Amino acid sequence: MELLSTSDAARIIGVGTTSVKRWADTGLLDCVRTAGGHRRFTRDSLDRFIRLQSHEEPVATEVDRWLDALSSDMSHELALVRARSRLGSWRRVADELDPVLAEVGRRWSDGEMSIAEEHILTERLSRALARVSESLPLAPNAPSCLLACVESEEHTLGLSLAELCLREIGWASVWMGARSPIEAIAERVRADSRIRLVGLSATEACRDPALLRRVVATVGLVCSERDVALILGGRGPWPDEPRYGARCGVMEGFADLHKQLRGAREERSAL
Ligand code: B12
Repeated sequence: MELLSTSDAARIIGVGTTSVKRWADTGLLDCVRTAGGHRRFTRDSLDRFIRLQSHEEPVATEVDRWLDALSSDMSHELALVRARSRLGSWRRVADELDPVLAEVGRRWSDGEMSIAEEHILTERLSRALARVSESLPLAPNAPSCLLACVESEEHTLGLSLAELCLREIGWASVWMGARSPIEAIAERVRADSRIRLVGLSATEACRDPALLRRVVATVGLVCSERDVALILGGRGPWPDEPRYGARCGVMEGFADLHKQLRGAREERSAL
């Protein structure tokens, strides 16, 4: 009996190899393993799977589709732009990407994805997000937001998603990025009067609530003195009731902030 490889199976079903591996590993698609641990498929099992899919709900979720797109050489900018036209706003695209990143993290921690694969996939996304952000038009007098990850934090993707959402409502950005020291953030806010908003990010990998309290105290003070809005983003252990600044745990919360920020921006441009 002929045994087909993962890429043969992907070609026959008409999806990417990532989906085939996922379905095989979750038992949706029968497979056997070679001595070296590689997945192999029979033509019968593929035909059965295709027949079942044509009667049942499709199993290729958006998460599968994104993982396939980011694992392939297609234009990742194009994938983002298509998602934007399908979903109607960058905020919704950001929400859709959240479970994709969680799945990448799960595969990496369960050993299903190598460190190289994880880095390549997330860097592709990160670069495509930056290119799309920069291609969005801005008014010459657009207000600026300063975007920074807290000290020790290297997860910049939340910030990249925030950049795109802010750009969509007319904010230019000053990108400070990963591992930004508290004092450097505060200093920049003091020095640059165009900055009207500071967006900070800390993911669940940040295990230091005391650091985040210090960030809120120092940066919050400078922002409150200058009437600069402060958003504390990401699932990091931010203080529950920060003295200054609004929490944005997931992008959904961005909807309300969106309205407030748009209001604040319109008020300022009317002055
Ligand atoms: C990509 C990734 C990396 C990349 C980051 C590349 C990059 N340029 O960002 C690299 C390889 C560098 C990395 C490193 C590490 N990682 Co990592 N990583 C991830 C992964 C897969 C995605 C991260 C991510 O972007 N998440 C999505 C963010 C965007 O989610 P979020 O913080 O909740 O933010 C959401 C919103 O709040 C909002 N948001 C975020 N910030 C902001 C800011 C503003 C202004 C606004 C409005 C909104 C907003 O956007 C998000 C979307 O809704 C996650 C998996 C996961 N579940 O997240 C693991 C994960 C976060 N990493 C993890 C770990 C352990 C690490 C390392 C410690 C690994 C190691 N041993 O070296 C290091 C730590 C590095 C460091 N010092 O920060 C763990 C953390 C587990 C834990 N609870 O501690 C995770 C959860 C993986 C896992 N399942 O185990 N990682």
